[in-house]
Amino acid sequence: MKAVIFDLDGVITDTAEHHYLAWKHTAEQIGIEIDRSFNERLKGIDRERSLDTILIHGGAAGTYREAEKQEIMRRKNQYYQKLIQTLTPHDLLPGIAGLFAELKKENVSIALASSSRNAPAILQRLGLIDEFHAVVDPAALAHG
Ligand code: GL1
Repeated sequence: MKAVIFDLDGVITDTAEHHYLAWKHTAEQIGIEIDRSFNERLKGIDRERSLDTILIHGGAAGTYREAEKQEIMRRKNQYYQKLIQTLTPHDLLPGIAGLFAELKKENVSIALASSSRNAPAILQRLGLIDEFHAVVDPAALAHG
């Protein structure tokens, strides 16, 4: 094996939960309720598509102009960033530290392919950034 490509949220650390709490909080502010079962549909989905999925769910598709949607996403991200401020290298999901050590020992390259624009900051917080040979920037992809 030459390389392993990881997802981040809910794979390396449980930031899927923080994203859920931030989307739930933000959706409530615009009068839309989401629960954990609906949240399954948001996993792995980038910021814009997540908001569109929530607006459709709340019967609010087409209600907001682009600038308003940008503001809603800004608020979600601000809330999310507050939630992840407490992340430390202790917050790796079980088995990840051991797996990374094993891959390193076997000289297998490690890469990240996450839809999250916060991914590099999270890898920093987890103390893992130097373990990665490549981190895909979702903003640079036409068809993420
Ligand atoms: C985006 C979404 C999150 C989540 C991640 C992918 O992250 O907002 O809810 O689906 O993509 O795991 P971000 O806002 O950090 O770019």
